[in-house]
Parts: sequence; C-alpha cells; structure tokens
Amino acid sequence: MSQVKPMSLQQQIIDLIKASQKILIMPSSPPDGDSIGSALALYIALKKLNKEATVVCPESVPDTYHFLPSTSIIGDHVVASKDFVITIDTQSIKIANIKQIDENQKVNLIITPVNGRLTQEQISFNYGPERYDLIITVDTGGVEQLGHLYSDHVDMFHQIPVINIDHHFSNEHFGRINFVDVMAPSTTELLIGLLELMEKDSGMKLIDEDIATLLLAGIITDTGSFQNANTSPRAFDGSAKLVQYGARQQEIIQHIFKTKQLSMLKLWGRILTKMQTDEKYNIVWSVLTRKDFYDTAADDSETGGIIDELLTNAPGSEIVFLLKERKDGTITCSIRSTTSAIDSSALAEKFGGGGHVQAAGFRMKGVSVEKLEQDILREFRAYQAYRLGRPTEEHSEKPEALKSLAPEELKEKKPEEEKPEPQKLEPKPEPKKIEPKVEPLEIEAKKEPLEIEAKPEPLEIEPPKVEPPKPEPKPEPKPVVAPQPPMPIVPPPAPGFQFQTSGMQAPQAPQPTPSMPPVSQPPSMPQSPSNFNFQAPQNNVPATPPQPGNPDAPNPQYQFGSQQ
Ligand SMILES: [Mn+2]
Repeated sequence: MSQVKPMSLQQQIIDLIKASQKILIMPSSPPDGDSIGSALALYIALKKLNKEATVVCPESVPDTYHFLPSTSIIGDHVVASKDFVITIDTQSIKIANIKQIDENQKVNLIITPVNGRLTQEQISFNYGPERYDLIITVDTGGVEQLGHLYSDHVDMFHQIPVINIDHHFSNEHFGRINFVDVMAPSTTELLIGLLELMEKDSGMKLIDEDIATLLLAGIITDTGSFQNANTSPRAFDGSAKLVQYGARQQEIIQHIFKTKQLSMLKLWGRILTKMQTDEKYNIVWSVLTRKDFYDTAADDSETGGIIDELLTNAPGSEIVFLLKERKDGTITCSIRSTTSAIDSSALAEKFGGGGHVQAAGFRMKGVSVEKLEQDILREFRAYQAYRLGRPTEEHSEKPEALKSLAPEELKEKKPEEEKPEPQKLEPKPEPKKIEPKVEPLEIEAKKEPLEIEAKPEPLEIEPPKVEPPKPEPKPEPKPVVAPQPPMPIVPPPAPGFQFQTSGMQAPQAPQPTPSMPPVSQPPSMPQSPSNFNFQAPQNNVPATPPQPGNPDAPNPQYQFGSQQ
C-alpha cells in the first residue's frame, strides 16, 4: 500500500522511534474512535518493542469507546521536567565547594573555586532533561487540539522531536516529521502500513487482534460506519485487512450502535421533560439546547423524526414545534400542524422559512433560543387567536400568516371546537389571494412532510429507532429550500463534538507588548525555554515533501466526511 515516497517518510518515523526510548503519544481532543484507536494501537506496538510509551489526552475517553482495549492507560497530564540546572565549565577552573545559604526569601548558591575567580562565561543555565524523548501526535490537525497539554508545555514541544501522523486537510504540519495523508479515510488507516513496516523492520509480530480492533474502530468512526463521503476504496481495503488480522468488527459495531440508541433515548427524555403546552391556543412545543445534546451525547442527526413523534404524542394540539440549538449556534425550528386549516409554511415564512401546509420549518442564527421561543409563541398565539375567533387585547393586529387563509379553511375546524363568532374572522375576505395556494399544498402535505432541510421525516407511532425506517424512494427535491432567505448552509455535523479553538494558544511566538519591561536574562544562557524561539523546530530529518495542493483547500471528498 505504501509506495516510494511515503515509504521514506515511514522509514524516518521508524528510525526516530528506534532512536527514542520514552515516547509520549497524544491523540487529538476531544478524543474519538480514530484518535483513541490510533494512540492505543501505537501504544501497544511500542510496548512490544520495549519502549516506554505513555498516552495522554486532556479530555476523558467517551463511554462509547471504553470497550476498546487499553483505554484505561490513557492519562490526562504530562510529567514535565522541573529541574533547572546551573552548569559550571570546569575545564579551566576547579571548584572547591558549593553551599546553599537561605536569606530573606532568597537562596544563594555559593561556589568557591580552588583558586582564581569564576566568570559568567563559565556558567550556563538550562532545564533538566525532559521525561520524554519523542512526541507522537495522532489525528491532530493543529497543536491547539491538544488543549492544555500543549499550552502548558510549549517548551517541551520545541525541545523534543514531534512526529505528526494525521489525515486532516487542515493539518498545520507542526511536526519534525509530518506523516499527513489527506486521502486516508482515518489516521488508523495510515497506521496499518506503518505498523506493517515496523514489523518488517523489527522482525517482530506487532499487529494483534487488539491493535487490529483499535485500527478498525478508527475507520468505522471516521467513515460513520462506511456511510460518509470519505468512505473510499482505501477504507474498505484497510478494513478487510484488519478483519484478517483479527479485528473484532462486531464488537465495534455493537458498541457504536448501542451507544447511539442510548443517547437517542436520553434525548427523548429531555424532549418530553421539556415539553410545554398552551391549552388555550392548542400549541405544543419543546426546546433542545446545546446542553441537551452535550449531556445526552446525542447528535443532531438523531433528532430526525422527533417532531413527528411529538405530533402524534400530543393529542389535542394543533400546532407543534421543536426548537433545536445546534453546536454552531444555528437554531432550527420544525413546525407541524394537525389540520390543514393551519398553514405551517405561512407561519414559517414569518421567520424566513417555508415548507408545506402541515410541515414546515426555518433556521436562524444570532438569536438566543429563549428569545426566539418567545417570538414564535407570540406569533403563533396571535395566529391561533384570530383563527379561533377569540383575539384578545394583546393581539391587536391580525397576523400576516393568517391573511393568506381561505375562509373555508377557517371554518374547517375540529367538530368539538366551539366557533363563537365565525363572521369576526373574515371582516374583509380576500378570496382571490388564497385559492391557488391551498389546493396543491394540501395534497403535498399528505406525503412525507418535509423539514426545511428537505430531510424526509416519516410519521410513525412506534418509539424511535436508531435508524428510522427508510421512506420508500427519496422524494424528489421539492422547492422547499428555494424560498429560503440568505441563510448560510450548514453542512451536516460530523459525529462527535467539533473542537473549539477559542482560548487555545496558537502556535505563534508570544510577542512581548511594548509596555513589558525587558526580561533580564542571565548571561550566556543557552536556549532558556522562557525565550525559546517558536519557529518550527530545527531538524536533522528532511522536511515532508510538499503535499499536493494547498493542504487547507477544501477537499471535496472530505467536505461531508467525519473528520474530527
Ligand atoms: Mn480522524
């Protein structure tokens, strides 16, 4: 699988590993199946090669991945060197005595030469040796994804060679060796070839069932069980190979699905707990915030169909809506109506969305969930107040959405509902405006109600399943999305949480502010870590051959893949 060029890069990695003894392995954070799988597979292999290996990650391993072998060895902190060493060059001077005198919260080290005087040039300062002699980052596009383990130990990253093994096209090539292949479906897939070469090089059998399982978990996670766009032939080739090596594929699938089901149930719990009812105007709604998604470890993709479940579980309701706050702050609103007398799309249009008579939605950014919830309720209540013929003082104006309703529609109400003064509803009927719109839309609404994202959401009464039953052939795209306002199109979220870069230290040299007093430096201090140069580490090893194209350029093959 590995040809000439990557081969040499792999060989460089193997040579550097051979020359090292205390190896620190760092997966990206938040950890996922690929980063954990890569880190632990390397860990087990390095142990077999009698290396002292350590895996550290600033965040704990999600429950989903606890079934993977060796997850318990993952630590959360780096043991850094604390020693500060004062070195005296004794080539030209002999030391008779060194003693320590403490006075006034200061320590004096008294160095007494046998004869002559000690000069500043004969003294140098440095930190003691680091606990590690090699760092390997896996599945990490930039050092900020290492969280505080990087920001707290920036010096270490410049003193110890770093091997960067990754497949993100955004990779910043921060390592001394950058083994970055953006065409790899996962970082673990890259490790297959590397470990095979290590086997050849060492003459030892390294890839066992545990390693194969870890590597396969990475491919399965990053390809979304072979469903994402990055499911390339390499993903299948690598997986086939790993199964031959004894990877426990069923175990991986089982755990991933089981966990999904659980998160889905937890999310349902949230929705039902937070469900609210306005009995006066027959409105039922629920709100899912980012916290709900985080707490339940559920993914936004798991909410498909939930609104329809809500509809069937809210008897007596006429308008049902569900607000979901996504990770990026976008809020989506799904609206359903139980009667064609209520034009959901007109309600959605009020907020810049659209859809069908009985199924519509919109999305919005830059507004708080609470505020949007209140805005929606005000609008919907006014709509219902006029439609049901009982407007109150607070509803001084007839809602826009209602103006498009046909008079017949307004009468088409549930029999049990009292219709007090129907004439009040249409003081000045505007029949010409409405007629053409109602008929075709009503027919459409009988089909699968489409959400604003054009995602088919089958109506069903059974409890939610992991994979909602596929509604026959995909309905051809409807012009639902077309009338959308200029809302940024949000790509489907990758499984797992996106990494937040805010507050992280960029790999740039901290520039002293002009107001800063000059730092007094001890004389002839070689490479004091406090003024360490933040440039790319000097290296003996040739740099990576330039990647084809701009590594940051969007790779169409990866745009919708799960790369985190
Ligand atoms: Mn990955």
